This record gives sequence, structure tokens and C-alpha cells, in this order.
Amino acid sequence: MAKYGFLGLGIMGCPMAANLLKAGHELVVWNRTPDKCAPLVAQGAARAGTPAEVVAVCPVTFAMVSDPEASLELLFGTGGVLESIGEGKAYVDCSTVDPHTSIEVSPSITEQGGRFLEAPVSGSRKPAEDGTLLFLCAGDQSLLEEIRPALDAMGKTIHFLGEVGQGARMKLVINMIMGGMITAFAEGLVLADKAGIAADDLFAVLDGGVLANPLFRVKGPRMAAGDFAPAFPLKHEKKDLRLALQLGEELTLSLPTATAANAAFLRAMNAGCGDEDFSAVLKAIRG
Ligand code: NA7
Repeated sequence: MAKYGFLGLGIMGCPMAANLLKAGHELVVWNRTPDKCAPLVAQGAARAGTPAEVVAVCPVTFAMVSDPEASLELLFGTGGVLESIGEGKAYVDCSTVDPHTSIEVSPSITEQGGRFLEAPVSGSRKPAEDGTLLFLCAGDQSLLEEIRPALDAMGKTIHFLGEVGQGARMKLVINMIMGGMITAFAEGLVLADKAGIAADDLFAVLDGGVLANPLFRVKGPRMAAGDFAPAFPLKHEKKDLRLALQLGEELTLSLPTATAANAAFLRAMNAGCGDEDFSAVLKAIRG
């Protein structure tokens, strides 16, 4: 079994790290808010004081933090990854960021002799707990092969997409589609309600035809019940829509559906729903 580091123990990072432990790997963890290390330490992980301390004692370190700013701070901040990365060390960033961030991170690691894999994931809290995430990898393919046992412990599918940046681009495309889908679904729920159609009837009809999908099946009953406990925080989907629209702009592509979804998510953020599940976009639509 191998030894891994893990930085960022939020909704996604904590269960992903726990799955590395369950698979029998040795683990060293760090989180900005130190208390969040406690459940993993109780399961046998060691705890370090800074990202640099993790990298210093682990051949491979995973990161799973909020956004591009957090990713860059992990690397370039005081006590950051770059203070310890070098020959024989690898860094795997699973955070959802824009391609420019990955493209900036990669050479800062490799110029010091380290190796880098971009590995954002598709899937939220439950797949992270169940070890059924989809990894969207790009960069150092030989590193991917070396850490395949760790990825297998956390996910069910591993895609390799080519050069660094392609993992981030794929993730933004996927989450842009998801943002549009959940917004359309929320509009359907609100319209059905106002038209006197019971939510359960709507779900049964949707689920019996070509529109059946796991997102609607899982989220529908919770949205109808007003349960917005976060599996994927709304603020992160808002970030992903912003980054996807930015990518579209760079490629001179107009994305009207994503633009409308982004506006609905912005209203939900302004209504104080950022820390709720992304399906709370329903509240912004219902008004
Ligand atoms: P959470 O549950 O919001 O967790 C975010 C994590 O990122 C958490 O560990 C944070 O530490 C950490 N974070 C945020 N900002 C920083 C900075 N500046 N420096 C270091 N660490 C930071 O998000 P999820 O686990 O749901 O999502 C993680 C990623 O997967 C994200 O990119 C999603 O879009 C997909 P804290 O505990 O707040 O101190």
C-alpha cells in the first residue's frame, strides 16, 4: 500500500480521503480549518501543519479545495506546496478550476522536478462517500497509471483527456450542462405547482420517458420537500457557470442557456442560498 497526502477536507475531500484510508493506504492530511482533520485522524490519518509539511512526507499529494483562488493559495501561499515539491514528488489537483489555473499550476510543479496531474471529479457528496466518482484527468499520464489504485479507491471511472487544461475544460462543460438542467427542472417544478400538477405526478411522468435521469430522480423529491442540505454547494455551481461562460467567451461562443442559468444562480446567491445545495436555485425561480 502507498502513502498519500490530502489537502482540503470539505464535503468532497473528507470522504475521498476516508476512502484512501479504507483501501489501506497511509494518509497525511491538512485542512485550512484544522478541526476538519479530526474525523480522519480518528480513522488513522496523520495530520500536518501546512501543505508543505504534507508534501515533504508524501510521494503523492491530492488537493480538493473550493476554487481557483484556493488552488493557487495552496501552492503559492506561505507553507504552500511549492516549498516542498521536487524530484520524486507528485501533486494531483482534484479541485474544479478554470484551465488557466491548471496551466499555471503545472509548470510551477514540473520546473521544480515534481509531477502534476489535473484530476477534477464529476459527482457530489454521495459518490464521494461511495467511491464512485468520475475522474477527468489530464497531464502526466504515467502518473495517472502509478496512482490508479488510489483513484480506484475514490472513483469508478477514470478518463484521460490529454494536455493539462483539458480536465478543467471537460469539468466546466459538464457542470454547465448540469446548471442548465437543474434550472430547467426547477422551472418545471414551479410551473407544474402553479398549474395544479402534483410534484410526484411530474416525477413519475419524467421518469417514465426519455427525460429520465439520475439528477432529476435524486434531486426532485428533495426539492419538492424543501430539503436543500448541501451535497454540492450552490456557490460552487455558480462558480462553475461563471468559469464556463468565461471559457465560452474566450472561444467567442455565445451560451444563452448557461447565461440564463447563471442569472438564476446569481439571484439565488444574492438571496443567501450559497451554502445550500445547488438545487436551491428553485428558490430564486419561485421568488
Ligand atoms: P467545500 O465543502 O466548500 O470545501 C472547500 C474546501 O476548500 C475546504 O476544505 C476549505 O477549507 C478549502 N478552502 C477554501 N478556500 C481555501 C483557501 N484559500 N486555502 C486553503 N483551503 C481553502 O467544497 P466541496 O468539498 O463540496 O468542493 C470541493 C471542490 O470540488 C470544488 O472545486 C467544487 O467545485 C468541486 P476550510 O474547511 O473552509 O478551511
